[in-house]
Amino acid sequence: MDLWFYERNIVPGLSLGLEVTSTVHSEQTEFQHLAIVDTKAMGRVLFLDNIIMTSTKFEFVYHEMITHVALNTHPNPKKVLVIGGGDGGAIREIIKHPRVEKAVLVEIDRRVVETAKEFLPEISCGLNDPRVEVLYQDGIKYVQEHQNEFDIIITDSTDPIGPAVGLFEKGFYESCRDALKEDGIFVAQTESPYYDVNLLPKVQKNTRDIFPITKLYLAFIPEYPGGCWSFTIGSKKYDPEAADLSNWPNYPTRYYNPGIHKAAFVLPNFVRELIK
Ligand code: AAT
Repeated sequence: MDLWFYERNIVPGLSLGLEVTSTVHSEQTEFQHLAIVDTKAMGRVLFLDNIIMTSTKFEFVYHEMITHVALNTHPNPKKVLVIGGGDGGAIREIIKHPRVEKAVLVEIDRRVVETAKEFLPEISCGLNDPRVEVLYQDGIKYVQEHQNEFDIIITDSTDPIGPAVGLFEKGFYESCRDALKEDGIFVAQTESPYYDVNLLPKVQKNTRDIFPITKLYLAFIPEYPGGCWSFTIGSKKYDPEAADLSNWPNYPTRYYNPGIHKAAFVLPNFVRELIK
């Protein structure tokens, strides 16, 4: 029997389909529907509310690009916060960096972390590292309660629906600015420049109002609709495009390297126009 999963209505009339070979896990958590399935084309895939979160085949692109750009822009990224990202992929990348002493993960849904540990070990493997602290609470509240503490804050969040709505709003960016040290860097996944054409300019404006240096960068991520994904970076002091990468620590990565770091900031004209 053919069994296909579709992330539907990315924009009206567009879906992303994957042929499923078996269902590994499925449950309704306190916050969302969570499913883990094996697929023919993307390996094991985690869905939340029927939206693709990550796949074992392509997660490396997203997790490397949401972390290493900021990590290699900041000269001394000792303390890093991840909001969301319960699969652990961003944490696995962060602790590759030799200067990181502590990484805090604040995930609202404990079941995402628990099921990732059980069924997605190659993604979640960093979560048991002694430098890592995992907390189960709303990231919005967490940043409000912390000041002048982090070198980098990364928002690895679901799309702006349900508990993630506030993670795309100005008040959250203001709290992040205050939770960062005086030379801190903020990074967020900000969806597709092809399809999320209302969100990108809004996020860009909010970030610009708060951080003196605001940039958008792109990566090629087949597991997300359109395959081209954006990240927004807000920095208090260091320009990610001007980062000196001649002595970057050169830990193993499959997508990120100094050339990609620089090239990711080169934007097609329609994207420049979108965030003008
Ligand atoms: N690493 C790629 C996976 C994700 S999952 C994003 C996580 O954000 C989810 O586990 C969700 O439970 C968590 N989350 C949502 N809102 C909050 C909040 N307010 N505080 C803390 N955690 C939260 C990202 C996938 C991107 C998909 C793009 N289409």
